[in-house]
Amino acid sequence: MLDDISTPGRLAEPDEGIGAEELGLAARNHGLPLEALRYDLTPPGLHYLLIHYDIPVLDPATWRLRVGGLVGTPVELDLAALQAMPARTVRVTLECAGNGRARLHPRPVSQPWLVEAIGTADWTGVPLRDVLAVAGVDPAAIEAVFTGADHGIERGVEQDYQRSLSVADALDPDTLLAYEMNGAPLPPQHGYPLRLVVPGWYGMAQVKWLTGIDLVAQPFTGFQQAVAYRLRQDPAEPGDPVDRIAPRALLVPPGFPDFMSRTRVVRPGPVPLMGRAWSGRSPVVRVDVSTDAGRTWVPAALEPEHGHRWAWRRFTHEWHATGGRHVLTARAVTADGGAQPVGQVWNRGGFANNATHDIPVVCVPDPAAG
Ligand SMILES: Nc1nc2c(c(=O)[nH]1)N[C@H]1C(S)=C(S)[C@@H](COP(=O)(O)O)O[C@H]1N2
Ligand SMILES: [Mo]
Repeated sequence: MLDDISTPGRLAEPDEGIGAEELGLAARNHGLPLEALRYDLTPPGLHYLLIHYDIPVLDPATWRLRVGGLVGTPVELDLAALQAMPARTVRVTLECAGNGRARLHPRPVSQPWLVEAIGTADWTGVPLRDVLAVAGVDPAAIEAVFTGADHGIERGVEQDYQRSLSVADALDPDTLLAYEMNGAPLPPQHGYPLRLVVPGWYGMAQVKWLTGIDLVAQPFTGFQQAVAYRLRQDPAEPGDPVDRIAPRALLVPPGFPDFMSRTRVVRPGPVPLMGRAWSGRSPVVRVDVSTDAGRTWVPAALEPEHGHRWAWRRFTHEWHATGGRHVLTARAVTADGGAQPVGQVWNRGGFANNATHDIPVVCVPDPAAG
């Protein structure tokens, strides 16, 4: 029965456009309008969203976080108890692992992100390790399994949304149980009342609407860990797990857009360009900008981290635009010598495609200027 109502994973036919099911997902799970890359901190309504099932409505009066499994003492904490513990704030850029999926050929049919599944927030909460210290982690535990209050079916499998982390990653001082986003209680769509924040990791690890944490002695094999979020060329392979965010740079599209094509219009003369770059792997050390479709590259001015290792960094470049058509693009270069690829990074699930993003621009004089 459940198999009949749940679509299996598939690739789009070569000429198949985005379908009604993909459109339905895209309308629920919106991206960051790229002009909002201008804000250091994304206003919550402009931050991207990804919700596999429904947004649960949780009552803070009855909600509890349960910590159990291989612990010394199982505990249940309400929101007030968590808020009474020492708080920590970490600025984190989140990105969906599926960002870039809809630009792949062939296209894996799922949430059809182009490049906009990103956002940056100040997340405030309790370091997870402080809560684990209250319960006491049994030395036999190798992973912590996080359970969200949302429930659904995916490819025929009925489930609560669940993901795990190794105990080492769970004990990282920057891994948070967050109850605030940009200084306000979490909005419902971002996990109210409590979510996990794992800086540097793709979105699937950032479990929202948390209700339980279970310490386990075996690797977790739930759907979102062992079936989804694996890098595979063929569906039969076990595949490698998706984990940390691949480097990416994105420009704020300059000038003003055409409504349908989104092609940009700029005036001849100096055009200030700005964008953001980030990586959950080796840190970004340089951003290059090209105004000729990647034939030549110039280093942009890259702002320092300002103590925010897990947040995007601003870069700027002054372009002198001349009449005609141009293609702008940017690429992040990392400390390990890696650079963002120009071509697609294909895998069956459409994950971690950090290919550079081209912005077509037309430069024309202002008709009103005479
Ligand atoms: N409980 C729960 N947590 C979840 C999800 C979900 O569907 N359910 N989606 C995950 C995915 S795939 C992403 S990309 C991020 C998105 O976080 P945001 O909506 O706050 O930007 O949440 C993650 N946490
Ligand atoms: Mo995601």
